[in-house]
Amino acid sequence: MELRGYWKGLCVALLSCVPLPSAAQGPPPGFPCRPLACSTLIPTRTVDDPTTNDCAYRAGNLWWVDYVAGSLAWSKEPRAHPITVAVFDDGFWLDHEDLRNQLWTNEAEARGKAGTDDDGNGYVDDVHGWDFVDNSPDVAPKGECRDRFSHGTLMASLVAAERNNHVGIAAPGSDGARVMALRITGCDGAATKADPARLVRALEYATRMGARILSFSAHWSVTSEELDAAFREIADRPGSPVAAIVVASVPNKGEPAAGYPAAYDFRRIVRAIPIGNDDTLSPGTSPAPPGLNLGAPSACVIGAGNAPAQYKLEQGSSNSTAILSGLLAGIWSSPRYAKLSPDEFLAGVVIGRMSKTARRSKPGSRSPYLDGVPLADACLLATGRRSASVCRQPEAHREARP
Ligand SMILES: [Ca+2]
Ligand SMILES: [Ca+2]
Ligand SMILES: [Ca+2]
Repeated sequence: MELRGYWKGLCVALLSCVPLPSAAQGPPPGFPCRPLACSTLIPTRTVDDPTTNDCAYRAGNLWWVDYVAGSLAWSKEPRAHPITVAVFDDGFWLDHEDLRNQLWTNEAEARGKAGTDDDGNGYVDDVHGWDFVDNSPDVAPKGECRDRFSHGTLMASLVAAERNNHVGIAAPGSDGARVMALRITGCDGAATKADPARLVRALEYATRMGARILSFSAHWSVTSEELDAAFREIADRPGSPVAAIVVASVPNKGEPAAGYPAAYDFRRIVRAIPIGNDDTLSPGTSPAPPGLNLGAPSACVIGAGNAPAQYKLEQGSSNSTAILSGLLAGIWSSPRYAKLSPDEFLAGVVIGRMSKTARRSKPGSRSPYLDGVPLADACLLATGRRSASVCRQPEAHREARP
């Protein structure tokens, strides 16, 4: 069955790539390393953290990391078992300075012979992922996307940009997430349409190769039985050997429904609700099923784009999705939680703690957001070694800790 609905793989590029007014005239001098003031949520202030020297962080421009207390998901030592986050998008510049060391790597292919399927998984030379549009190990943006700010690269950087490398940004999943790059949509012609068979192949690849979080800043309005079945196996069936957490974007362009995969009523779907600049739901956020709906910042977010060193200020619900995926990976990979299954992590940490945080966005205007959206808040997960300066209710958090 052909997917006749709009494919937001292209459209998410639009969602996330609407430039802020200040960006429309080109980046300000020194960007992204000079302080900006595009968010009212947390006043921009410089940060003096000797362990995090990324210039945008020190300039106070990563307010969105603080907003989800993302620094609590960082670690002093390398994580023994980082979480593989599969990012499904329109292409990736893997040699970007803030991304090249943050990639999931298929070791058999990395050490193997060019032109040979060294691990016998059916994909030749799939070192960091696969291009399911052009059936190629080269996941770089192609066609018109080569000349645009790269949406997929932006998403990957918001999941897991390299921290403490002096340049660019850091992200909640800098230490705990590694990005598997899966190109599932292109920029030109037929490649922009959702292809269910292509999506099913990408889902099978991601779970077979060990991805535990699947990040979809894309969404679509029509699905197929085959695709539904693949998502049900991954995101719903108890005991599934390919169980993973699907982080799904909820759009904020006034669409009448959230679209798939956010529309699935599956237990392992976490929906990313875009929080706008005024600490409330982003205007135009679509209705979504009740469930694991966690808010994350959407506006005034700096991410990486084209190689070798380009950054851009972006807004849109795509950003919320990637930030949330990185945050979940950063927390899940911590020694305290690393051994939990997807269902155990969701029940014990995401449902049991994060979604019960007292910190919530202000109520929205329509169901199911009338009571506000629980923010993706790592404050409750503080280990005691670290403290987040932005955890707004420290007393409540202390009481809530075991
Ligand atoms: Ca292979
Ligand atoms: Ca090979
Ligand atoms: Ca960096």
